[in-house]
Amino acid sequence: MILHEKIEAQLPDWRARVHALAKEHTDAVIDTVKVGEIIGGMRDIKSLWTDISSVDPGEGIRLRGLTVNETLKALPKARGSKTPLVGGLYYLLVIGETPTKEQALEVEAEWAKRAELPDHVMKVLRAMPKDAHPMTLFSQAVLAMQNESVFAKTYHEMKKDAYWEAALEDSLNLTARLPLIAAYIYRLKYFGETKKLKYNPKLDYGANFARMMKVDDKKGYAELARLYFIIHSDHESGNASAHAMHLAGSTLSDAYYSFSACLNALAGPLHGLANQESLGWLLNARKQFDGLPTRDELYKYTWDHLNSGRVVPGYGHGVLRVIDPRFTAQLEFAKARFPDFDLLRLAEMALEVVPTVLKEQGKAKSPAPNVDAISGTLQYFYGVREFEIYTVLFGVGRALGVTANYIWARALGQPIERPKSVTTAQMEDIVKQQQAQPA
Ligand code: HAX
Repeated sequence: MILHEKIEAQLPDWRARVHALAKEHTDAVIDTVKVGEIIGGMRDIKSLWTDISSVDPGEGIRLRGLTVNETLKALPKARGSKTPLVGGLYYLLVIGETPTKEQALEVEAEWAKRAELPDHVMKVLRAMPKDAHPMTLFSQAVLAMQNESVFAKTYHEMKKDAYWEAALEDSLNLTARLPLIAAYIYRLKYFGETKKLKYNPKLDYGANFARMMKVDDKKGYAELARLYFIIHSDHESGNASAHAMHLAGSTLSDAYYSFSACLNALAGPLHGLANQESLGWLLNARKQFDGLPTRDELYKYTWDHLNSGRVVPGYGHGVLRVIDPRFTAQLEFAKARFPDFDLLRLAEMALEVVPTVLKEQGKAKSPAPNVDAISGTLQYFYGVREFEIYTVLFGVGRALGVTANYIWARALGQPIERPKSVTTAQMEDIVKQQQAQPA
């Protein structure tokens, strides 16, 4: 299988590089940790290691060295489509090279072979309370498949060097099933449909998802699904969902346990849930003003929202200090297809107004929009209006990045994570000692 062969070929060189760093340069100083960084949620501390992607505060994400635009341009496209094959993105993330169309299609074919939802998973979903959030259903469905983990089943027979092969198997099985799970949750929760969904091997990942979601414009929605899964895939390792996956995986929990942890972190309103929150915020503005507000009305609406002690969802970021290129990619997609859609015009107005207000308030380090400020608007346009499902779609995309990281973390023998904590008194003592030293 193509991904297996490619990783196997690359591994000796990677292992030699890691060995040299660990043994020959173990005392090299990369950074020093400050009290503010500890209290501020480990912000900016360079202590995670990944080669899958990196985020520059002034530029945004690079996936294996490619910006969002370069990625969208470089990857092979689905037939008759302007958006790339998701299989090509997975190849890029896992292997680190831009695939040919044939290679991208090989990954797509691998997924098609594995895309079958076990009956018990659907049973678990049907048994859940009617008011369970779709993210709860998603995480449950992933956990319900853990019994099939190749990693867990073969753990006692494997040497450490072979962990990555079981990790790859689990990652392919898991990612292959996610469009089925997401679409099943959507059709079950909002339409009461219980029938098993079937993956069509003649269609790509995005097109399959569009077909199973049963939206009206399947071609248009397939374009969006590909874009959506690709841009949500990875954002280096420190974001909460990726870090949760990495942390759980570092204990040698398998991909199912680890991805469920990832989803549970993604479900928070400061992270992935911001996409449903953001659309809710726009819809509420439209409702309050009985249509599109004026610029001044939106300005006041934003201030009222802030004054009520809440954050404006979709704006600000832990690392980025510019407009998120994933926001721009979605804005361009929407403007090219439905420029007159009223919610899009509202999202564009928010792009002018919200950063002004956040700057006036002076708290947020970045007043710019992030990926979540517009993704719901695009889903809404295609008729997916039950906005609690949006974070589930984010999770399908995020799986591509976090499993690529998970495979390589096992391949390079990344150890169990165990940062050291300090007490408040210890920090105070250190500060006192430093203050007592002559300048
Ligand atoms: N609205 C209001 N206040 C905001 C804000 C926003 N959009 N963004 C930041 N702030 C506030 C913070 O709450 C913080 O206030 P306090 O000092 O009172 O605690 C202050 O500005 C400084 O925060 P920061 O350093 O700029 O931002 P953080 O790194 O602490 O937090 C967040 C980053 C993304 C969590 C933050 O910007 C936020 O809450 N944004 C809105 C929610 C959101 O869009 N989340 C999704 C982010 C992208 C992502 O992960 N997608 O999945």
